[in-house]
Amino acid sequence: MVQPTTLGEFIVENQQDFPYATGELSHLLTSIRLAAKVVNREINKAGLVDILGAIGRDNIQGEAQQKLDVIANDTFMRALRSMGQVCGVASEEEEYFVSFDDDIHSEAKYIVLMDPLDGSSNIDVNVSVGTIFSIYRRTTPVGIPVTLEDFLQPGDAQVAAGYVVYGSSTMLVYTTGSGVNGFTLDPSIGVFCLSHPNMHIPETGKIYSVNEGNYVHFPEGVKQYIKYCQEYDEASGRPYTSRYIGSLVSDFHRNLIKGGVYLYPTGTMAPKGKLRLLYECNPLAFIVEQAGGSATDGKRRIMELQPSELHERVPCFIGSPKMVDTAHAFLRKYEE
Ligand code: AHM
Ligand code: MG
Repeated sequence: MVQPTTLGEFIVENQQDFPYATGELSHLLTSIRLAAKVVNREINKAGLVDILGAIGRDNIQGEAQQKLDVIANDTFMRALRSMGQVCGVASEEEEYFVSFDDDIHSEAKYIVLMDPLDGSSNIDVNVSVGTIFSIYRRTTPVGIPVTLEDFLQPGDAQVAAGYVVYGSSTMLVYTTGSGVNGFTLDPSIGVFCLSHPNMHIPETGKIYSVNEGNYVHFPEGVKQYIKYCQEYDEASGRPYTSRYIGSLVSDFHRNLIKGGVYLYPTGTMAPKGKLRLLYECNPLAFIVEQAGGSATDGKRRIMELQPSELHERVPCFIGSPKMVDTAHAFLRKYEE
């Protein structure tokens, strides 16, 4: 029997690739790995026990909060707080960042931004959801409470990022800036095993992913690009296939493996787009670029954008590089 490489082994073996290889980031990734297993267990139980449905509280984005959102947020918060590497966390579920100020965090250098359970409106119908995380070194001196400034760093400063997709199997995919690797959870032994080493996104693909229900609200360039995707052209394999789960991690993961483009543009209903720069777009942008793809706001690389607030939204065009380029060409041509 071939002995698979486990995520734990992989993290330790590849520690030297990381520029500040002191083992702290490895510990941090270990706490994320453990929290992911706990959240996975809770999601799998979702249909069996009465933990579904909104708990009657809105999150700061004004959306009804699902119980599992709370569970996932608490689980990741607890796991990150329990180790001494993290001095602060910002989460989609919390209006303000949380500063960890106990003695064990006095030497902590890292901050984490996360969407603990993305796409949670899909849970009631048994559709895949995900966790997204982004890790930075703090910019303020170690030993004092973190400030907003530590969290408002451009994506290019990320030291690691990843996601967990709780799908037909559960996978954790991450990068520390030396390529992208994917691990599948073996539920029988509760271990993530290296299943997708050195992931590369195809240069181009045949899938476009966008909520076409918003079509009338989109800028003209996006409308024209969607028409282009639907047009018949045998040579370039069009029409493309439209695939949209409405669960960002799952849509992204499929396109990463098969080749494709995901768009969440601006629209009259979402003048800045819907997705959040710091804990949805930046981590996926880091992963897609490490896998050979592109991520932009329609003009600039996502990771170059200077954030100005924790829950900032940006338009997002992400996926196979040639498809993102073509979408850009349409945006430029029909610039309003
Ligand atoms: P959430 O963070 O509140 O779950 O919202 C983000 C989700 C993404 O997973 C998904 O890609 C997008 O919202 C879908 O939005 P829409 O329903 O507008 O297409
Ligand atoms: Mg989200």
